[in-house]
Amino acid sequence: MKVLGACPLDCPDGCSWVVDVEDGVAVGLRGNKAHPVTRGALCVKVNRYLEQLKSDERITFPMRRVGRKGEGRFERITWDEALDEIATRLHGVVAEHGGEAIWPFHGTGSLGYIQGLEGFSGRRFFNVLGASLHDPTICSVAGTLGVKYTLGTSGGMDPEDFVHSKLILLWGTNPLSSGHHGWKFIQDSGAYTVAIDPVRSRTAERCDEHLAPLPGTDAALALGLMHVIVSMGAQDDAFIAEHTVGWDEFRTRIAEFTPDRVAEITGLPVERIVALGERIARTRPTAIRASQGMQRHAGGGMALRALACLPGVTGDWAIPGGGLHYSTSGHFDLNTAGLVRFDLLPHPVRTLSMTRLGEGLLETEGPPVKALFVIAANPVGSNPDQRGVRRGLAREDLFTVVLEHFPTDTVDYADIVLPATMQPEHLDVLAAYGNLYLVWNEPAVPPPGECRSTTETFRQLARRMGLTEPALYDSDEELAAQLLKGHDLDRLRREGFLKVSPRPVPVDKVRFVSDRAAMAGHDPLPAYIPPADPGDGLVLISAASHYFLNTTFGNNPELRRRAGDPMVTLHPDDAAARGIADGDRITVANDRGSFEAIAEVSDRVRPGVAATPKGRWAKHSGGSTVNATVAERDSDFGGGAVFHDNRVRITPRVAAARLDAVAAGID
Ligand SMILES: Nc1nc2c(c(=O)[nH]1)N[C@H]1C(S)=C(S)[C@@H](COP(=O)(O)OP(=O)(O)OC[C@H]3O[C@@H](n4cnc5c(=O)[nH]c(N)nc54)[C@H](O)[C@@H]3O)O[C@H]1N2
Ligand SMILES: Nc1nc2c(c(=O)[nH]1)N[C@H]1C(S)=C(S)[C@@H](COP(=O)(O)OP(=O)(O)OC[C@H]3O[C@@H](n4cnc5c(=O)[nH]c(N)nc54)[C@H](O)[C@@H]3O)O[C@H]1N2
Ligand SMILES: [Mo]
Repeated sequence: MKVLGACPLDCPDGCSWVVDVEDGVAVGLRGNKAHPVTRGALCVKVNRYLEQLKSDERITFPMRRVGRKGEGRFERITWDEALDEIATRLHGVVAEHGGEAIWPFHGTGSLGYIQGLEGFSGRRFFNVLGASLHDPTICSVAGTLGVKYTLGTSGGMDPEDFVHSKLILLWGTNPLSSGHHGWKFIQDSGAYTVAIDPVRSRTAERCDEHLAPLPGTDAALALGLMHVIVSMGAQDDAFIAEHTVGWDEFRTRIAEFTPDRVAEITGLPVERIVALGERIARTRPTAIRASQGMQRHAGGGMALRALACLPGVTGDWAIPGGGLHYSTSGHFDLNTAGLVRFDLLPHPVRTLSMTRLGEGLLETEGPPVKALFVIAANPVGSNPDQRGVRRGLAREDLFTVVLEHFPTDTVDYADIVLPATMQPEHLDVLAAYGNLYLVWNEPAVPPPGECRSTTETFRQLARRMGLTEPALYDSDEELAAQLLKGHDLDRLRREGFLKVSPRPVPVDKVRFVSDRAAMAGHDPLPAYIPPADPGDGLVLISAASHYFLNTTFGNNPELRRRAGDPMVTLHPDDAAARGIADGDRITVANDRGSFEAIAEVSDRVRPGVAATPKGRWAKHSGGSTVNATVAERDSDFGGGAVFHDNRVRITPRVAAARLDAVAAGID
């Protein structure tokens, strides 16, 4: 039997897949050939999904902590015992501290609207209890707002339109690792491609040209390119007059960013900036593909805002194959309000920011967080300030419930662990964020052991707590029907995917001057906001690993083997200055924390920059990972995370050990 499903991972591609089932067992998993983006292929990670599904490491029954928090020692308990204990603890927390003392902490382990997605699944239950809201700030919010302020929607170009593009800028994006199905549209276009990335990524290797600016300087570069275009008189005056707001003010701002000044800010040769500006000026249509990586900086929101303005100056927004593709989420018309039902909240409640978990657990204002639910998230591995997160999770008076597949670094801190279903074991529906397809996931096989889906877990818990709100007991199919109101659910279910029609972009006009940005307290014009991490170390970028998906798959033996040891790449000049050779053991540190790695000396990174892939498990890596060095600091818009705005000191490990010895007086 073949069952149509959908990849749940946090990746722009939103693939449709086919599960081969024999006697109730999943024996094969393939990309759906009919899906225009998947085109029959999965990826290096998801090719191993069934290994994960059947892994001996899978958590298949509820557990209660018996060791200290963080130790990861548990005993098996029954679902009845687990539900009783959770219900009793939650009643107690609500009675003593109010519902806001509960934090439902959702991650991006599954992008399914029914079982996962950053706060949708289980939210009805938390609404009835009056729990705090969870703001999923960890991934894309700064850029999303930057685009929204400019275009009135976060939805950009349909990547299938790249086929018409003549020039494509791959700006702070690495699709060959972080969403390879999107690359095909770029390749098929035959366009001239330019990568803009401090690191010569797999994608940059394949482009016609590569510019490596200093991290966090993209807004300045974009303004500088517009300076070149305007100096040539190549702006599209007709488009500007009809479809934009605030040109006179913006033109003055652009004039401030001369190629010389931009060369100084970005560390790029002035000739390269001028040459790229001239190329854009004479090439219609020009498309920009930018993604989340480049906005993990102090000025990440402004960077995307500046990028969204560029096609407004050239008029590309009016031409098929021109414009900006950051995310397509804004194009989906889904009834999320009907799914999540914030109307069930007894009163307005506070919002807690995902990226501020350490602070939220240790020093939040208002009622202290007394109960934490971690759903499809692994904050010890994926959040900034690993040490702070660990200290928060170690609080003895905090009651932590983790719904998981695997014994992650976060599971080690749980009071109760609940076994969760994986994608072929539950129903779900997803909307891609890198194309315009809805995808349906039909359950294909029964869950192993006592695993339950997120929705079933919260239905059971609601019953155990005696909650009477009928909406808490809707079935998964009812939830899907409510979410998809107005869409052809039967067709989606039958065919596995459905393309939605794009909404107009920009909505109304391109806002060079944005009232919404001004109302939120920002410069109404696109501006350059420099990196904010103080110190004079190297800037450490920790972007997507080719082999892991955030920390998901971080425990897969074959993918760990292929990824090798945790590596940090640094430029030969920076390595020499520190007495570091290729293959040396190194310590990477700053005032927040440290981790150990192996040095890779290569000119893949520009001087001043180091790079390491994200996604390692701390328990496999000597107890800490790159996120021990990352600050819990907000980007400019929306409180986004600043993973790549991170300065570190890199030293040979032997020398570090010797320094400790000297300090201890034993050398
Ligand atoms: N294999 C794999 N795929 C993934 C993920 C994964 O972990 N592994 N993660 C998924 C998730 S959650 C997301 S959000 C997406 C993210 O997808 P991408 O946006 O592609 O993600 P990153 O790899 O973080 O960043 C892309 C590139 O931006 C560069 N970059 C960093 N800082 C700057 C800067 O200041 N300026 C410029 N111009 N470039 C910069 C990095 O060097 C990197 O090569 O990918 C998804 N896909
Ligand atoms: N240094 C650094 N850190 C980063 C980033 C970076 O660029 N650099 N990127 C950040 C980004 S973009 C993101 S999106 C975050 C992601 O951070 P998280 O949301 O914490 O994502 P993961 O680390 O993949 O952990 C997801 C967990 O969910 C579990 N899971 C998957 N599906 C289900 C399900 O259906 N039910 C349940 N109960 N559990 C499930 C998986 O087993 C996995 O352990 O990481 C961020 N961390
Ligand atoms: Mo993400």
